[in-house]
Amino acid sequence: DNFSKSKLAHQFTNGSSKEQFELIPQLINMGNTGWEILIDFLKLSNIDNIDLVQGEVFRELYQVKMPETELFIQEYFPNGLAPLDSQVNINYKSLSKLLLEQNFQEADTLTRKILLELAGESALQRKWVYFTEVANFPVMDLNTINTLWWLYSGGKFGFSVQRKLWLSAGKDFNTLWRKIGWKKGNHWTRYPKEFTWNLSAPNGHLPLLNQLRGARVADSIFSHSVWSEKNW
Ligand code: UYC
Repeated sequence: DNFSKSKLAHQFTNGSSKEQFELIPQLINMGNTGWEILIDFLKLSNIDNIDLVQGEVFRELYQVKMPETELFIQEYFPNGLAPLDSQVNINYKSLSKLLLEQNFQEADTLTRKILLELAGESALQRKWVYFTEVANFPVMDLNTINTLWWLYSGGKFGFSVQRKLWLSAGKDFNTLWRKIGWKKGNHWTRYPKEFTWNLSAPNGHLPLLNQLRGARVADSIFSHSVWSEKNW
């Protein structure tokens, strides 16, 4: 009834983020009433500074795929929760969709293609990014790509996650590769079969950067101005 609905809504809105994370699956399983509470929560949220609770609510509602939830998404967030800003007219809708659907392998391939586009015509032809091209990647675009990965993986994936682990490893790449599951002992994880394409992966596992030509591209991405400018 309406009384218990408003009680639940109140409990959700005023809960700690830990309580909110626990309540999300319960509300989703309740059906219509629970979905309405989560929809109202997103409608009233400040999404200028999106957080992981909002991301989780959106991702769960996205996966319900019922008329009530689809209508809300179509009307309020047809491109997803995260803004798809680009300084160079790249359309990030496909990346947003793949990540929302938790299709991390295709999202990873698409991300590499986007990095080639950001690097320019010669990179597109050689099919790999040269490290000096990275500094010219627009802040806005790297921020969009990273927000999508981070938000729709519950904070597990994204260059910013890798960068933090890299910093905490004293910028030692060998330590980083082991932390993020790119190397085990002296064995490089083999592309694509040996990587983990779901959320059971270690933090920072995705997106991939091929290290065949060394770690300088990774170094350049982690040293890009976006991370301090956008407070990652
Ligand atoms: N591969 O081993 N990788 C490729 C990774 C290395 C190699 C693509 C990541 C080590 C070759 C991606 C790791 C290595 C090719 C990745 C990894 C190696 C290739 C697709 C753990 C040998 C094919 C790129 C660090 C010891 C030729 C794309 C080529 C492809 C990723 C070999 C994403 C994270 C050092 C021979 N590897 N790669 O765009 O040039 O299709 O792509 O990193």
